[in-house]
Amino acid sequence: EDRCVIIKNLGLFIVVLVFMMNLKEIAGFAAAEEIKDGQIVGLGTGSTTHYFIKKVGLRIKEEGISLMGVPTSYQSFLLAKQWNIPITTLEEHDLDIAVDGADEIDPDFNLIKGGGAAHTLEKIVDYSANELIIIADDSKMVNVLGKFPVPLEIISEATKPVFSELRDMGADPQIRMAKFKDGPVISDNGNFIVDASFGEIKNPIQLEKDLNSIPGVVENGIFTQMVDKIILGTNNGVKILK
Ligand code: ABF
Repeated sequence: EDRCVIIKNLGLFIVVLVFMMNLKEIAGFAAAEEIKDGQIVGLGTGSTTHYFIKKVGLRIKEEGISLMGVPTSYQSFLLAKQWNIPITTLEEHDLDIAVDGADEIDPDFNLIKGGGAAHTLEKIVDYSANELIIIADDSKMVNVLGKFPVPLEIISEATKPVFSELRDMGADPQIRMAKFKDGPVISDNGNFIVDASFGEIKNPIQLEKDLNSIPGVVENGIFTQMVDKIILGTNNGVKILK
């Protein structure tokens, strides 16, 4: 009788804990547990990877693991510094693993990323890693990419010809404006970010290639054929897809 009460209360406690820890934190913390001592780790950008970086920092402090991080943006560089994660570069080390967020994830593990205006260096770091893990709350899973507009980093002087090409491809391009000042978002590389809606993207692999062939496009936010594992935070806890 007593054992049943204890198990019931423990179950209730776990449910409450899951709801208390938000879904992004569940995914970020679970991914941090996959990191091994001595690894070189790509540090993604966004609010979900914020929790991942925090937990990596806590593991360094509490477990004494040693690793080095390669940031994917100035934002993730600052977070790594805040959590005392030693920093290195792609020049000095090969990447064992990278952990990053996403805006949309389709059943073939193709992604739309770039909501954080960092997709250019994210794609370089994520592509360079021996293993890529994407972390997200389960709302990011979609059947078909495209509800989220495709972010593009473009050379500002090329805005007019790039817009003309994107319109010919059926998109409705918009320069991303900064929230708290009346001007465009400027990427870490000093370029504009454009958001282009294509509707449902039936062939993300081809669209990724087509977008990067437009002169003036530095990088687009469609990531295909790169992801090894997805760690989702759900109301039932962690869900791993691979
Ligand atoms: C970054 O994190 C971006 O490429 C992507 O858009 C964003 C996901 O945002 P969040 O984790 O904050 O939901 O990788």
